[in-house]
Amino acid sequence: MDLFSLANKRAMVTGGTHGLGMAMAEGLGEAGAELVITSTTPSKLESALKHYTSKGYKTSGYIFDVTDEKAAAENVEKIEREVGPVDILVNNAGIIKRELALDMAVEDFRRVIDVDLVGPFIMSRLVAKGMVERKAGKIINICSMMSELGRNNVSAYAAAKGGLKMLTRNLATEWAKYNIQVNGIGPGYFATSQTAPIRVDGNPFNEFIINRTPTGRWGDPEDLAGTVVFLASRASDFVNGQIVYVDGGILATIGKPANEK
Ligand code: GCO
Repeated sequence: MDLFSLANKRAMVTGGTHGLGMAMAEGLGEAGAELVITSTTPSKLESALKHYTSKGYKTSGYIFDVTDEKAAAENVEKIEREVGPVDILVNNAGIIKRELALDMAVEDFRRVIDVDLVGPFIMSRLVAKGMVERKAGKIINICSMMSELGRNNVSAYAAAKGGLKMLTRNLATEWAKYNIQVNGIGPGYFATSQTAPIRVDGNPFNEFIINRTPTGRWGDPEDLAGTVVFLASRASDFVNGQIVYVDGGILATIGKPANEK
């Protein structure tokens, strides 16, 4: 299974202090990667670094906002000087604002686009410089069901994640010649802090998602580990510009009536 080994590889996971980012970082660590975790919250980063170290993963952490081009450039340079080249970048850091388009402030819309779409653009370019020199690299953008589908209240998030799907394809097009593979993961509905507000028992949306997901459950963050290791490893060297949906089957179906099992 050496094909999936990440030994001697360094993986950066933005926003890797909790939720899906932490689950993917754990998968990368289990496959042998050294971890570099970024966050904007020192307390969250400190706690996450303790967690990763307790699992035996060599891990370092850096505090900066992926939308701040100057800070991002300074930190990527510092990381590559202090820790070493970034072989794998997981653009996971993201926010969501759930509000109807007619009610949402434009600055809130812009902030979601900035974090969820411009941030991955900034980070991809920064790490790609070294990847181009080394003629090797893996960039994995964390997309969403909203890269393909809309729903009430998430116009900014859907616009960003739809754009992130196409950014993935475009960077794959431009950078394949340098042996850089740029792909995405589209998580379905997962049990995380980000979805906690819409997962509470009795919330109609909770029942809707369980019924809309052929697998009949919310995703467990660990369900993402295999896909992120695949896209970070030699096993995916001829995969480029693809979004792998880990969604329990949601995108395969129009769904079924609530009374149909
Ligand atoms: C929502 C959810 C979704 C999921 C995920 C689906 O409000 O609909 O938060 O956005 O988090 O992105 O792929």
